[in-house]
Amino acid sequence: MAFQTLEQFITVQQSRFPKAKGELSRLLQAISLAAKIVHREVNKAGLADILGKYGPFNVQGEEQQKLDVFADREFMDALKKGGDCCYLASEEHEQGIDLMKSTGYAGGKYMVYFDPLDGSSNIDANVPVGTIFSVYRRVSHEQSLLHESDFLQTGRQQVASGYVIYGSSTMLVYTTGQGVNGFTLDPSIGEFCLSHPNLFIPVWGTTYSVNESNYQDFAPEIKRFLQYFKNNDESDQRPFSSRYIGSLVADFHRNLIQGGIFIYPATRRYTEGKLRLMYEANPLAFIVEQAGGLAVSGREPILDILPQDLHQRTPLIIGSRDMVSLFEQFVADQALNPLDAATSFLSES
Ligand code: AHM
Ligand code: MG
Repeated sequence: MAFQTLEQFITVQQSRFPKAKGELSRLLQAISLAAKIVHREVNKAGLADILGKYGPFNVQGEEQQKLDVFADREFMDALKKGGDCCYLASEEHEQGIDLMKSTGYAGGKYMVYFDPLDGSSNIDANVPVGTIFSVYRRVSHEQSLLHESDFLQTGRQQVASGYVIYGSSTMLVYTTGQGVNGFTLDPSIGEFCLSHPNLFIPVWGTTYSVNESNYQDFAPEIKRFLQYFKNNDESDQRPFSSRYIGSLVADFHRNLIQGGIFIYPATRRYTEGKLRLMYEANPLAFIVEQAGGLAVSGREPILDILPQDLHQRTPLIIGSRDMVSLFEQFVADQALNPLDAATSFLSES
């Protein structure tokens, strides 16, 4: 066997920590099982008449798709049955579930936040979608109900995070804070196999991803930053390419592999940005930092934001290290000297 399966990889990683009881390993395996089931449904979506809207609206006021509901149920079930979680929160539910409150069983020590099917508005067009997950260890005493302190952990306290992309192939990419590894599903054997060991994001790229239809709403530094990308300068291969799928996992994954930057700033409609801190921005920020990149909100690193609410949103600027650093420079210039900054890009072309 020339390849290493996800299960084998997780077992080897766990053996490096003699005191580990295997709970996190089991949790990751539960996620991989749910991912395989969702992969199966996504791949036969058109055939199985599962496409289309489910009916009710979710807590964000967005229409739920059948596959959203299916994916949510599969991840919930797999994580509950694994017995290693005490709390589960999904984009599809207004409230997180304290498993001790709802089942009386203390469960494990892990709290999982997830977006079961990100980019689901793209499903009908056969565009890649994904699952994003974030894992924390509870800080309050085990065997008791969860405490406020458990919910006030910043992204830096994540013990693992990852995503699954259901694309031209299905991949699971994750980190436990020891680097980032990517696994591609071989459907013929039903296993995720290590295909992208020790992933690093190129420090610079020539791609930017943003929904530019919101341009009029963007802050001046964002406008200047985008203008910089479009200016001609062969020294750093400008103008850059604009690539926007509208599926965060797919846009992020492409930039992780090829280098680039993804930007979803505040807009008139989404004054705090559109993307959700706990199950979209934080898990991807943990991955990108582990892969040598950066993720910021424009005010602070994403991983330093103190959460206030399960579904809170944040502006997200994430990707190659030097591109995100350059963005921060644009923010700093704008703050120091708004008038000069507003015109200085003209001499940069
Ligand atoms: P969703 O979780 O409801 O699918 O929304 C999140 C999606 C992201 O995948 C994507 O990056 C973004 O919304 C696209 O938003 P927009 O259509 O405003 O560009
Ligand atoms: Mg989402």
